[in-house]
Amino acid sequence: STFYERYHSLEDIYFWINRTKQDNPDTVKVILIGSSFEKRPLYVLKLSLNNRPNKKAMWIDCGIHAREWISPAFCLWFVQYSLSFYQSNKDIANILDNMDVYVLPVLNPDGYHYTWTTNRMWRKNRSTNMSTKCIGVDLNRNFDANWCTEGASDQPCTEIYCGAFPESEPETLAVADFLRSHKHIVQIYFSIHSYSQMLLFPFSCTLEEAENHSELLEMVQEAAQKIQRHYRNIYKYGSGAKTIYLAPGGSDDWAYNLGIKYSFTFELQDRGSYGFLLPPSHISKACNEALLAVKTIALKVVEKT
Ligand code: 0X9
Ligand code: ZN
Repeated sequence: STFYERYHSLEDIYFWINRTKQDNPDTVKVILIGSSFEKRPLYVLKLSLNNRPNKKAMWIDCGIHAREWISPAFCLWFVQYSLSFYQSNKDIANILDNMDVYVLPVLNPDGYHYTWTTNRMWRKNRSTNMSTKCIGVDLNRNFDANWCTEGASDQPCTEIYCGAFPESEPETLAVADFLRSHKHIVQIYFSIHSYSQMLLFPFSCTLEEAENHSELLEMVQEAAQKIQRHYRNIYKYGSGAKTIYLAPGGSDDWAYNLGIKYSFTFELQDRGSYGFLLPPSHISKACNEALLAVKTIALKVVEKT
């Protein structure tokens, strides 16, 4: 199997980031957007395939939940695919000619490292707090979108602990600060999770419909249909709250409210047979499906503007 068909330790991913930048000095920049609770760097790769002025941008983050290993694997897959097929695939060229892509391969490095060394099923980050002996905040409950209402918990020992206040965690704050300072160029936001095979859009923090609900629904429907046609696999789609559950404080809803009107959370393979323990032999199909969905949505946005 190739490098991209295996899972990689955090150390390996940091090496990969550096090597990718060195091998593609004209197209890849590495931006340090902050550091984790345990002081690990949070690196974003900026893919800029040409020097057109006033380009828009797309953001993809992976690994917000530590145990969802297919997610960082997807970010690596996406970068590799973009750099390899820009010259030969007209869809990816059309996307990358019109927008830069910011990729954060591991949003929660402390948690990811912990799943490699100590507890494979860890979800949250690894922050500690004087007032409790329980460790970790659910970073996808820590953003400022109906923060800590129904679907999150103020109990530090739960898996869906929202933290002491919105953006209390350094990982959340780094992402939120970066997107705030780039909000005029970022048109599309993707957050990659697993598992359960769903293409979700806002809102998850309320049952209300987003202002462009029908436009978002059309986009994910087309993406899901393409996945079914090409890969014979079923993805559910719809707003988060109506498709899975109410879950406030998520990055997608927060990005949407910031003004990024094309905001999505993808839940990759599988539907529960292996769950978070998806075997490496399934990585290529899982990533190709998600890649098709990203390309379908990004192309639609490019065509609109
Ligand atoms: O609950 C979550 O954070 C996500 N599911 S997971 O099983 N990967 O934990 C779904 C996130 C959907 N979006 C929001 N809740 N904002
Ligand atoms: Zn998740």
